[in-house]
Amino acid sequence: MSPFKIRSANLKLQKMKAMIYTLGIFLFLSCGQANKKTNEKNEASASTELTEVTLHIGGMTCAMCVASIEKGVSEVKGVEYVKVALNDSTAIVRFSDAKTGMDEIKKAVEKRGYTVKSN
Ligand SMILES: [Cu+2]
Repeated sequence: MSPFKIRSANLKLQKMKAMIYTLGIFLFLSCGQANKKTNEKNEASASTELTEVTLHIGGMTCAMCVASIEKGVSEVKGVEYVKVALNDSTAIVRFSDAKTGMDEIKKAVEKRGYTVKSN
């Protein structure tokens, strides 16, 4: 191997290193942009108008009641979150005002044999 060839091989290696380095920076930058975009998306969905209410439920006696109410309420179109607590007989419901209302949620609970008092 001539000294010239060795030098050109080194040059190639350096070029490759530079390319990998640039590619790395590029990936890092595009990755950062992607993260930024997802963050914006999350903020947008978090800012959609949701109403949270605490309902007082009557007639719950066991975990099956909790499951039944949670299922019934979660099936109401526009309900984003429901958490029923047996020990204090409450249901926390978050829903989109544009898609549903208290009447719909109350109906869903009453349909399953329980009573509702909202505050
Ligand atoms: Cu029960």
